Amino acid sequence: SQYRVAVVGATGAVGTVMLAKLKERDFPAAEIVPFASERSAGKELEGFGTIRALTDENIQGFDLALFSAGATTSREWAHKFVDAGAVVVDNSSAFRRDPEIPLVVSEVNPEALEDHKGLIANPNCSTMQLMVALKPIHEAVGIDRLNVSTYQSVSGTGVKAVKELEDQTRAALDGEALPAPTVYPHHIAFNVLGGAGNFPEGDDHTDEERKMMFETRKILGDERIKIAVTCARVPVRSSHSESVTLETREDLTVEAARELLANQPGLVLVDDPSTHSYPTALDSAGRDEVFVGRLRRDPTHPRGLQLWVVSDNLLKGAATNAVQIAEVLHERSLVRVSTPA
Ligand code: A2P
Ligand code: 11C
Repeated sequence: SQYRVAVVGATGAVGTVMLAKLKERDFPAAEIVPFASERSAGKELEGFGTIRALTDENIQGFDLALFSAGATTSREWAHKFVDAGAVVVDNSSAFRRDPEIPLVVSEVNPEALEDHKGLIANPNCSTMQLMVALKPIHEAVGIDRLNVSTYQSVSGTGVKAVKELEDQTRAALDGEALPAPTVYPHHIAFNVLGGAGNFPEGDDHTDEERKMMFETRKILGDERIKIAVTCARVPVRSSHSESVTLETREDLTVEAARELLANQPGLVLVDDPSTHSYPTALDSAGRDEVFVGRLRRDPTHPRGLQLWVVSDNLLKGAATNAVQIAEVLHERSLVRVSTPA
């Protein structure tokens, strides 16, 4: 079959990459239609034609819609696409917590797609890469406890944040006063911000940290996993890095863990202390896989393991996974909204 596909948020940091990935991966699309805000409607997007605005008329006749235009746009328009007959893969935080809506990492829990009702949620980028690394370990021996510190790049916040980092860095190197921050609460150039995301009122965790705590349990299908998280923002353009310490339920040697990770689809091990080999943000940027290194025993616990997990937040963390979900839907004949009798 050949599908009519909408990409909503087509001019954004993630939407641009969704369009490119649909082409690069030869997704069976008869037509790909870009949607963005009124500000962009009518402009030409090279290779994809005229950008459309979201109107009741324009959204008719699609088989699939990939959304990355923010939670507000998703809340307003995703159900309308479903009502018009499209399956929606949504990259925003709007529907991830809904128990009726599958939250899917393509190599980790594709089976959750089987009973979708038209809407599918794409996990947050920092959770996404963590799941690919943890899945084989959790499946083999169970994970009792997790402690994660993230080092998240600015592109996770969108194109404005990338510009803010560049403008501040340039000013600093030119010896000028740094422009006042507008995206982040502090300067991001030559700095590390110890609370990535926003603090919901009355909460001592950021929303970004809460997402990882909630989404990990939902995706691995295990509410017993204990999780502590600190999300930090670092002056890096692309790719999130994560320091992970975990305790397994059953014994697992480091060698057996290495074997499990080596066999996990979508994961590449880069781990040789003798040559300083471990994944870096720069090396993983532009790649679709999740990279893991620094696998070792946590010396404070007999069932403790430590690892370093790096992936391009706009690719596997967002656009690539959304397109991979579309691919699984296609392969399993799930590009349909109503359940057949
Ligand atoms: P536009 O470029 O017309 O503003 P980012 O994640 O990089 O901030 O991008 C957000 C994406 O969501 C952009 O493509 C943006 O389009 C789109 N967008 C923002 N608000 C709306 C809206 N109200 N309706 C449709 N698309 C929107
Ligand atoms: C970041 N992960 O790096 C965030 C942005 O829930 O989809 C994505 C917000 C979301 O800032």
